[in-house]
Amino acid sequence: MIRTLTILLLLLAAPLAATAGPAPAAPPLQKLFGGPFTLTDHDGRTRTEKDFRGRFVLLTFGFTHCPDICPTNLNAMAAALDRLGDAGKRVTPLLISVDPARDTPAVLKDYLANFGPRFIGLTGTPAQVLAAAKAYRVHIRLYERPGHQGHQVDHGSLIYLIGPDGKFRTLIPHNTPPERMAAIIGKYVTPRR
Ligand SMILES: [Cu+2]
Repeated sequence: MIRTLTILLLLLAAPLAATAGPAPAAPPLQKLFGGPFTLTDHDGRTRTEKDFRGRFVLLTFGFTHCPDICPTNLNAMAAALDRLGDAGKRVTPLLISVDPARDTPAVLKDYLANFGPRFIGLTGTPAQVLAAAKAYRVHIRLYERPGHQGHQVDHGSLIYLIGPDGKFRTLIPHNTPPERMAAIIGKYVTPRR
């Protein structure tokens, strides 16, 4: 009887062990988002997607003259990573510029200092930026706004979480509160054991 019970428990335990993985399963959207890029960081160094392997990346696209979407996203990203404490240190927040004509490395560096020391800004030639935007299905549209000097850039506002393997994990919509964003990121960065 005891032996039967042991075998039964082992049989029950096997599928549990298989499903209690370290992180949520690979999302169905994984094939849609991500790809190679070559850009220049805010210190003027060439960076590709491979440079971020081994770390989680919290990626968004934007530009330093953005009046609303980008400051909201970047503040929320910074606050969410702060809330995660040590786990947040495993995540590199990235901003890829959609306005390379104005966002030089130096301009990006100055701008990102407003959001704390964690951010890395990436810019490049228009073709390099377009390639990165295409990989993440981000639309970019330049337009003139009456009363504003220079062009504005309409751009996709999603935030992407990328795993240490370089693969897409999940999307976080614009206007997600920092506490909710921290909870989403935490599920991946600090999986239950
Ligand atoms: Cu923006």
